[in-house]
Amino acid sequence: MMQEHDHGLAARLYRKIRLIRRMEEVVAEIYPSDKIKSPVHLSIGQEAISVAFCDPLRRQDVVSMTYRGHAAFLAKGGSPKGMMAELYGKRDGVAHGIAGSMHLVDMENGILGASAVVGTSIPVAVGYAMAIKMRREDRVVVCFLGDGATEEGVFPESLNFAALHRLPILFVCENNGLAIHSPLANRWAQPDLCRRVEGYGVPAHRFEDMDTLVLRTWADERIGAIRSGQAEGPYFVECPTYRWLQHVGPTDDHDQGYRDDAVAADWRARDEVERLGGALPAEIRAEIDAEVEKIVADAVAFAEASPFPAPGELKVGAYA
Ligand SMILES: Cc1ncc(C[n+]2csc(CCOP(=O)(O)OP(=O)(O)O)c2C)c(N)n1
Repeated sequence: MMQEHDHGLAARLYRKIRLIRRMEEVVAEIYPSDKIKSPVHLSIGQEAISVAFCDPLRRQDVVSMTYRGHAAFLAKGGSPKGMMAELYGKRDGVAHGIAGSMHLVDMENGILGASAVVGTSIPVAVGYAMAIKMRREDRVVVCFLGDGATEEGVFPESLNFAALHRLPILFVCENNGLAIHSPLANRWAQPDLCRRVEGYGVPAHRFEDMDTLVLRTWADERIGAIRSGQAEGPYFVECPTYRWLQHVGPTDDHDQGYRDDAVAADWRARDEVERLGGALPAEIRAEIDAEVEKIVADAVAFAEASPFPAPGELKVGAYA
């Protein structure tokens, strides 16, 4: 039985995870209509990591993410309306409708953005952490990356630089075991990622399970330590997770033959949306679900009503 004061935290985490899940489910429903103009890399099944690691952050803290970034965007406080309009290619999108799902950005809420090129948001996040350090601010950067991104040369370069300059950054690897259709066993000679990371002088920790509350407690302590300077320098954390749907697009892809169906079924049975929701009293859960449905419906209506950008606006924000 949960204590009364736990409902605050559990309800907050559930509201976030439920919002992300429902936004993406609705994106998947709308997608075949061709109203959504951008490819979508859905994070369904992986949302808990973004929720847990963004919860302890302040608005002025910064996250960078990957092209699979809807969860981090929403968890950090990005606008559901701005996100949906961006996917629709509409002018009121967070990038004026000219960038799409893979490039969500919102600096007012500390969302540094993402890139379609694997690994490229990592050095940008490190650069931001360098600026924070030089300005002696007490802000923190959380850099989300996939397991595939650790295979890019820029990953060890960034680790080395962050360790050398003792930067206030937490690298969070969302290890779903897949890079498009390639499983880890076909890609890593040394499966112990944390050991590789530690070789660069960055302390690292691996979780064995994806439990939102456990991750959130750990994140709160670690981010607090980085912020206060008590744990000066970068830290790396590896979180196991599972992508339920195809690499890009709205559907399941179990017919493609690259997945182990038993592993997939096990992850689905341990769905964090259900775990968090199930721990709340039914009436609180129902209230949150209703609120979330309204937010998602409002986001869709907003995107539908927003105009397309004019051709002359194509270069808005492209050059400074
Ligand atoms: C530099 C670069 N190489 C290859 C690709 C093609 N590509 C797109 S996504 C992807 C897999 C990346 O996997 P991971 O980092 O684990 O992220 P996930 O898709 O699992 O979230 C690859 C190889 C790319 N976009 N950029």
